[in-house]
Amino acid sequence: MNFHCGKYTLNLNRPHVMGIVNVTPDSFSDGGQFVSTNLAVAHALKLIADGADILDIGGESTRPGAEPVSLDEELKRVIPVIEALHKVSSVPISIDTYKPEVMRLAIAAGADIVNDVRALQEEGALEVVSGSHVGLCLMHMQGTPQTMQSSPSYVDVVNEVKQFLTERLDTSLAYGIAKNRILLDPGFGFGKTRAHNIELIKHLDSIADIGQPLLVGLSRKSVLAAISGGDEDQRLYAGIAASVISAMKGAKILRVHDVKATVDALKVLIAIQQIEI
Ligand code: 7PM
Repeated sequence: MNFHCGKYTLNLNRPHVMGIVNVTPDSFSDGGQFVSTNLAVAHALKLIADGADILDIGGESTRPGAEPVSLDEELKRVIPVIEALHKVSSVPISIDTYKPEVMRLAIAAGADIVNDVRALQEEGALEVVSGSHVGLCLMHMQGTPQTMQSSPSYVDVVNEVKQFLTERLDTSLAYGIAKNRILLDPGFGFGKTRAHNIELIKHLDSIADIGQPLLVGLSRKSVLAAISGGDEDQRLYAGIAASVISAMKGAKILRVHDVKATVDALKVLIAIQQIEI
């Protein structure tokens, strides 16, 4: 199963790791944008050294419950990072945004993948991606980042997520985006209770039946703490388990903060999958 994204083709026969690079607002008032850009680029290079197969650059606009980030602020955060990484990165660069203008300028700056938590539902987003050769991740979300965790509700969460992703896939295909450029993502934590998230992991294989490679993002999410009882930084161990289990259920890309730990854990699964009897 090959995934085409910009100048790269990834062979998804083994699980791949996408390392998260959050470009945070600059806390050094006199440091200008330079400081946060350099911190993000340095972190990205560390993730590549740790074994990341893809980098996901985000200006925090997609974070649940977070204050919306203005277009200008998001561009200021992410574009310099993509420009700098584009020159030195050995792996595809993904932009985590739902804003078509951020997508457009990120692609011009060298992004290889558009990772959209709104699955190209913003006006003009389908056109931006179909007019390029980048890869695409379509994610499911119920509600909006501001309200989605207040009372998530489904009759059948697996089938509703599946139906939504199938519809967004068909729409993307109709716009001329090739099948081998598209990833699907159930959107863990985006308008889902603990029970919904667990149900989705349990039936990930059913979502994989759509026929597109799946991306899974569970890293450091609250459902892990709800299960393990661990606090914020103890979510690591539960997250490793979640990534390995997701990969065993067919996830092809694991979106994580803790790249080295995840890469090492997945090596066990890869070694077992390589043995043919
Ligand atoms: C709080 C909760 C802060 C969650 C940040 C997050 C996903 C994503 C995000 C995902 C894809 C984070 C998330 N999550 N994109 N962007 N899939 N495709 O962990 O699950 O950074 S934001």
